[in-house]
Amino acid sequence: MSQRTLVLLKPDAVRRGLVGEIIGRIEKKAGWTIAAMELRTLDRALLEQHYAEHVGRDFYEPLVAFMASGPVVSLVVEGERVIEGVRALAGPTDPIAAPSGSIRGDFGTITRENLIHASDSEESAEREIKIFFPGIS
Ligand code: FUP
Repeated sequence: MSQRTLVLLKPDAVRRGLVGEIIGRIEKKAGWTIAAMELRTLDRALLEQHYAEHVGRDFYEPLVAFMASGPVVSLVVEGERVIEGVRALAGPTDPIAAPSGSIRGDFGTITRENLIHASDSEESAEREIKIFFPGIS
């Protein structure tokens, strides 16, 4: 079941020099490939689209401010069960609860700065890939 997912390496991952480490873990999974990749600082309009489901939550404004605080690496990753698979590599949202061996468990401490975003379903992946990479089909 080949799929595509949208992955973001958040500003904390870029600032801390963890891009190679995180992409390395993704690249090492058999058969997964990087279909698109870009480094850029995200603007508020794009983040409002991306995080539309969280509008009104208490963490929304600090989340958007954090996500706009520095460059992000955005990627489209393609391969067998990659949606479930990248989320398994990432671990749960709260890095303290995330198991050792997962990206968030190994490198994170606070929920907002949890290093990586990965689409949570085929519908989200399709929506998010259109937001970040409108040129690819
Ligand atoms: P996830 O699917 O694990 O990336 O997490 P969510 O979609 O639930 O949340 C998106 C982002 O909002 C998280 F990565 C971090 C942030 N967040 C908070 O800052 N506080 C919270 O209580 C929940 C999420």
